[in-house]
Amino acid sequence: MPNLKQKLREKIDIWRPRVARLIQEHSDVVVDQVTVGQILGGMRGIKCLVTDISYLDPMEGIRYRGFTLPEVFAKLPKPRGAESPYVEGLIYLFLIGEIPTVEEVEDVIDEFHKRRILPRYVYDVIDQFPCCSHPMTIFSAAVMTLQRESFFAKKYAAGLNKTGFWDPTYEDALNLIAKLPEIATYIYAKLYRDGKRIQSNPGLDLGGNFAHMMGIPRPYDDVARMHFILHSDHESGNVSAHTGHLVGSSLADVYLSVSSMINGLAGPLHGLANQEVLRWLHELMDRMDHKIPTEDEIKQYVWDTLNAGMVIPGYGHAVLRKTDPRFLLQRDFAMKHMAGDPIFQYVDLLYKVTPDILMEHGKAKNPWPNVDAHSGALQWYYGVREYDFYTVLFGIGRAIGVCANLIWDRALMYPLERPKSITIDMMEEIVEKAKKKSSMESVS
Ligand code: HAX
Repeated sequence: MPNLKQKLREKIDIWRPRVARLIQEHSDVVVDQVTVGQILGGMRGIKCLVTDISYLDPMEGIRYRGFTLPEVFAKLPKPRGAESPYVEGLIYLFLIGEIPTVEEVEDVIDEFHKRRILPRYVYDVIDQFPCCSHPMTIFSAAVMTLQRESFFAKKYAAGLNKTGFWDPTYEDALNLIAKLPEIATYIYAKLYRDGKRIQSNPGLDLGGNFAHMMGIPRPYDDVARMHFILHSDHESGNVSAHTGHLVGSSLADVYLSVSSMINGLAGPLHGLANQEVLRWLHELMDRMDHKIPTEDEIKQYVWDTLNAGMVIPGYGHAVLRKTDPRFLLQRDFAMKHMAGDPIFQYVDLLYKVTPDILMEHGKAKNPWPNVDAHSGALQWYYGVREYDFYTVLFGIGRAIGVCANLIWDRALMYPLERPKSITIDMMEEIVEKAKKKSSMESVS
């Protein structure tokens, strides 16, 4: 049976001529036009990035390699008795574009087992962080510390043909993904458990081993697998995926790219929203003296937040215009396992009242919950109560998507990303010219 890397090589040989043909024969075909509103509005909706690993439809949500999330969860192989599929199967799907067999997943699990050991110096760097450092800062630095291991950096320095860039990138990507659970659980142990680390269990898959190292029994292994799969990719334009791609486009290696991606994820409008949701929820719980609020009480809290000029964390999205299917999948899991828990009831009540309030408020284009509105509640329920840590969990998942994209970016030899900027003077001039042209057209 060809292993993951051999299969990937075969796929690359199929995809390269498709890209080459588009560049050589169709470079002049117009895909999109850019408006002043888009330039000044954070580039929303401009079609100027490419990835084949996922696609985000505003109404339907994300598809991975053409599969909706419910399809991904139904089709990918699962460990015996588990509810969530192997994360290793997702990695296969991202890289090869096909649903793997159980044997193919086992091959990827073996690959990761070989690559898990974290060098001692990474623990030392984590140990040296001053107290009160945010776990995302430590996570980013720990990944960057590993940069000295980069195969790509070494091969590039020795002189490497462009057609071969993907190969050491693949090695770096797999080495890093395999180590991320070790890094994250050590940061957790260090910050919140007096440094008492649980050794990795070589018999377990990535999600199962993560749960084991966190010291949390089943079904937390399923929560971990689900969390990593749901957070892995959301096409290319979001801050973390885009940062990973942008930095990688300069041929910075996987470690530098993923560390940058983590920094982008750490902003409260993006990945940090999951910790913000729990912080905000707990303020509400404190206000309610931990009893379940009435709909009116919860409405008042949402309005108070909006009237104070703050955003409702976990709600809204730059692309989605419906409830995020990643929210719904977590909600299904929660309804099965923790429906009676107060934290679920708070999340549920917020889901009932917030969209209508955001619509009445009239600013957010999307009043529906996103992935971050639910993830923290699951973590809290299973005992991960330090909500500053939640974005690290997001980062493990997102690294999988960013790494898969970096490998394919190199395989298809995508160039350095370098869009063009203009000045406000220039923009005003363009607007004046457009106005003159349209008034001349209306006269004639
Ligand atoms: N609460 C209050 N106001 C909101 C809002 C929310 N949840 N969502 C959007 N708005 C406001 C915006 O702040 C903006 O106000 P201004 O005109 O005063 O600037 C206005 O509505 C229009 O924004 P939009 O076009 O609907 O949304 P954007 O594409 O600009 O922003 C955000 C998308 C996700 C950043 C936004 O919805 C938000 O801030 N949400 C809360 C934070 C959050 O949950 N972030 C995580 C998003 C998912 C993700 O990336 N996860 O990692």
